[in-house]
Amino acid sequence: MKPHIYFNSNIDSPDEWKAALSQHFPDMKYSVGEVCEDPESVDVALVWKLPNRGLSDFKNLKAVLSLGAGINQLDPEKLPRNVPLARLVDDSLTQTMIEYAKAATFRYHRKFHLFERQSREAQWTFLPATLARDTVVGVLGLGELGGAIAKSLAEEGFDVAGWSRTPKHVDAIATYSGKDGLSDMLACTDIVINVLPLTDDTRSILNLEFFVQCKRGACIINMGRGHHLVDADLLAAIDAGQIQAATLDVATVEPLPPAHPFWGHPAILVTPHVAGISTPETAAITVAQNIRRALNGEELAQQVDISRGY
Ligand code: NDP
Ligand code: OXD
Repeated sequence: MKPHIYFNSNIDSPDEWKAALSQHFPDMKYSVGEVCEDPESVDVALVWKLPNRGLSDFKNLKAVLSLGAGINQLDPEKLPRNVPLARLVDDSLTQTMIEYAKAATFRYHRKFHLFERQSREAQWTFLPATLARDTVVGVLGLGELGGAIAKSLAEEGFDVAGWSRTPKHVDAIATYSGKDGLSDMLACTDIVINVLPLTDDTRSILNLEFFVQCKRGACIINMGRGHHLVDADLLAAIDAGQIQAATLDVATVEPLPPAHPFWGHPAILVTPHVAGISTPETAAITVAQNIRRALNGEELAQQVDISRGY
């Protein structure tokens, strides 16, 4: 196979991707950047962002493959209709998301966020530890990433619950779905981890109404998208003592602007969208499978249902 692959991203290395993809397609043609010289011969677009002009000149495009697990960064107006879109699944992305979720969860579970504060204030105050089985972790989203995170936290001994759009059965995890299911789960959850995709239904889901339903003193870990969170509502919920602390890997504007009240807030830890890191070498395996599928006219793996938004 000699696919013509068009690559566009402001955050991924085109050279590393070229090296990884050429292991699978040694004779491929590879075009990079905003302007593609021969768009009509492109088979597959591999993109984090769409080029400003969109893909309308790419008359023979067989697939758009996202360089992210999320696809909300792709302007729907510029996405060609009738061309299938797939999101990224990558072992290294999943593994790093699991590590981040575990690190943030253990930090709250073992009260490191409080000891960090005490340490800065030269305060030697004993705070007792609890067992993992007595800490309830609720995961919003039980897909590729949320499902793997929930499973790995259950393996660490936490009491894990998970929420999805459709009902699910997952071994060792209490599962919930729908609006009522969310209220039931939040009422008993100590640490909430958000790994939802950003859709019309999930935008601003982490709002005051949500925080009020949480167990008093719950901690929030947002690994989804910045637009899931209403920033002012989080600050109000922390001020009211309803939410104890938050770890935020994503922001509505990235980088988070210097004057944003999250910076320096004693109850908030900000990380610069580092939770999940995909590696071209491993990600190219699933991408190459999808390129073959596209060239053979087969349905893509991890194909996005545009009407559902993920
Ligand atoms: P998936 O599509 O595999 O899973 C999405 C999950 O969310 C599914 O369980 C789905 O339910 C659930 N869901 C969707 N809409 C709703 C809703 N309205 N109510 C309840 N549940 C809902 O996605 P991934 O797991 O691969 O990725 C999830 C997100 O993680 C990405 O979209 C991105 O935003 C974020 N991400 C963040 C990264 C970071 O570095 N911070 C890195 C990678 C991803 P159902 O199972 O019923 O379909
Ligand atoms: C992704 C991300 O969606 O990095 O993969 O956020």
